[in-house]
Amino acid sequence: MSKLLSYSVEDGIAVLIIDNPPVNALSQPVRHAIQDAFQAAQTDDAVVGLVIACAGRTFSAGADIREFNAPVKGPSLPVLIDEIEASKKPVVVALHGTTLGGGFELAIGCHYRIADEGTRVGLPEVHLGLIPGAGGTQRLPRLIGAEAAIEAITTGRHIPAPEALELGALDEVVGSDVIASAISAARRLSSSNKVKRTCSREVDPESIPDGIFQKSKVALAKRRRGFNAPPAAVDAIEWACSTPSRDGLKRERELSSQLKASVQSKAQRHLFFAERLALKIPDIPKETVIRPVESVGVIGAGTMGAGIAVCLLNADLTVVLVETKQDALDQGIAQIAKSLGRDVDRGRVAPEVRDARLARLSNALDLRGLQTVDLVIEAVFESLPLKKQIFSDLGSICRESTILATNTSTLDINEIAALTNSPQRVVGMHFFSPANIMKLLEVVRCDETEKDVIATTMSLGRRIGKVPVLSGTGYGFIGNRMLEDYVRESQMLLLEGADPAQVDSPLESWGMAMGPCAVMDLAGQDVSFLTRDQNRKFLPADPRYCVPGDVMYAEGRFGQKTRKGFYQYPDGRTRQDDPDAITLMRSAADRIGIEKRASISQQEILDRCLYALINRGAQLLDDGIALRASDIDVVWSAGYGFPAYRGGPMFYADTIGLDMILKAFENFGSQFGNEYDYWTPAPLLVSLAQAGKTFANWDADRIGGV
Ligand code: T1G
Repeated sequence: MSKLLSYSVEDGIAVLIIDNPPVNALSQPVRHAIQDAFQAAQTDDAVVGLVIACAGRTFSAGADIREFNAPVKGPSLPVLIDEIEASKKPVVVALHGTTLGGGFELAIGCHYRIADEGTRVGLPEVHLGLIPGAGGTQRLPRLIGAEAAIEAITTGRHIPAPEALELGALDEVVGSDVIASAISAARRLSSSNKVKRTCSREVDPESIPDGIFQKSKVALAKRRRGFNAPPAAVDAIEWACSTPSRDGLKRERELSSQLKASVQSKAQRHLFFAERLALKIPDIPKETVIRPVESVGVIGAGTMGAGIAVCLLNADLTVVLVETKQDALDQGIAQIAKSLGRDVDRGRVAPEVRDARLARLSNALDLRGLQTVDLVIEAVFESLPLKKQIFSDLGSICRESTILATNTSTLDINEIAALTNSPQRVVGMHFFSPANIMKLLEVVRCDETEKDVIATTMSLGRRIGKVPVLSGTGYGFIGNRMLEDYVRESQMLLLEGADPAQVDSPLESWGMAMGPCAVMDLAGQDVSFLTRDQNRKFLPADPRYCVPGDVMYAEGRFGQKTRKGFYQYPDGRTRQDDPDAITLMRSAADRIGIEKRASISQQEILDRCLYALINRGAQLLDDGIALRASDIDVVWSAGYGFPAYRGGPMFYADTIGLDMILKAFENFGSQFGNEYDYWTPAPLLVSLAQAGKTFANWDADRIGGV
């Protein structure tokens, strides 16, 4: 056989073990090797049954996503699985690790499924803008019913083996040696001469709740607004309940091919690889030895510090929470306990696990409580003097190897680092609130940060379930710096006569989770004003700059927290237009001489906000603050509600065409004036547009892109 698969026959049972590290992706060579071995077993009279398993850390995690931009080379996975299912000799599959996508489809195409107790199974194709395309939408409902299949496939979640067994997706869960158990099962099945083919089952019509398909699609239109794959999966599952399997399998393949060719799927596959590429830092070798981190000090028990502590505890790290006052400490601890308790209430975590995690939390009212920790994360409020004092003290309190991280979102980390006795161990860890929910983590590299400190911090970010992206130091790092330009244009539009809903709704219909005006009300008009005010040196001296936000602040209309901002929030959450806000902004505009425009098109609102965002991204690449365009895509999809099915700002720019954006800049410049360089395209945007290139080209040419 090939090095990708080992084949042996043990007392009449052929054992096929796939070995394609790191996740046993079912690439074409692997599929070919499986087919060869399978056919050898079929023609060998001495073989009465088969077992399929995988070496390494997991059974197959699916088709090889890297093959999706090229035509399929046979044998295709659907054809291979159909062939296996049709076998007259029983085929048992032995599962372990994360058996996902095409790997799980292979499993449900076999006749019997055994998993070790730590296995998780799932069909996460929707996260790639796809549906399971190798029989998953036709076979899974036949095993677990329509309703459970809709939930599993439209969420793409990983299902623990015990639950999968209960649902009917597995036949056995064992505590050890899953291959030995599979060989015994194959022998047992071969003597019974009965083979249960999944496709020969039917979904019991009585088991299908009335209207489940339509109701699911209505719910998905809200929960997964704008995504095409989840409702498509529901349609495919409906076929499994209403048409013969042969027809359903055929239609599934057609639909799967359509989705695979769609921009949405290409965008989501782009982000899948971009998230992983972001971990690769060109000048930091993969072999860099990371520092051991088992205990972490968190300074500041406010919302951010408590959220960070929850992330660390959930990753089974030991945490020392430090505050200056006992009541603040008590509040933080209560917030942490409440958050961990919520996971228990939702059935995500067993009570004893929650208790063990809480037991790893200790606290102190003095920085001296951090003498033995491996890493410190400072998360106090944004006061440079305070942070400087803390870091000056930490330099003498903590061990020399302790990494010192600050969560600051706007202050100069180089200034902070300079105050410790060893700036090379200082790094930025910019979490996004709520820290235990938001995935993005900007790791900020200071001028002197050592390479192993960066490598350690990026690795810790993954370990605590974050999506880490490296940023250089500079106002706003990557995400917030780009947000400035995006928000600037949104507020210029307000001064020109658009009301908040008129600005937000086209952007939300386009796919943004929340429009910029609503975002400002959520984050707090006070927070954004104070940040702006403390950083005027980085911002244009334009008297119009974010005047609407300044007005809200001056009027005490801080947004949701005061139930009034750009919108009004009678219940504290649900926004309603507020004529008073509109009047206030109109008066401000009149004061600074901005006339109300008769009309402003939705397209202009989209283009001005999104192109300003993209241009800043290009500037950050030019300035070396962001390593890759794909890193910027990860920042904005993981941290700012940019729709994954558009791939991120830079991927989206590539789909529009950089020349189109350049032309729009020229038009906006002549229409609105360019006194403050708002419509001066970044040099990189110009050079790529003129060369007919894309940001993806730039990534690939420079450091190996997605
Ligand atoms: N194809 C190609 N490469 C893959 C891959 C895949 N399916 N899964 C992972 N990799 C690479 C990944 O890019 C990284 O590479 C390395 O493996 C380790 O991954 C027909 C059409 C399994 C939970 O969506 O969710 O089957 O950066 O860093 O954190 O219906 O990988 O080292 O060069 O993520 O331990 C469906 C995707 C495919 C599963 C492990 N399957 N993978 O997480 O490691 S579509 C998926 C994951 C499909 C069929 C359809 C995770 C993981 P590099 P990693 P991890």
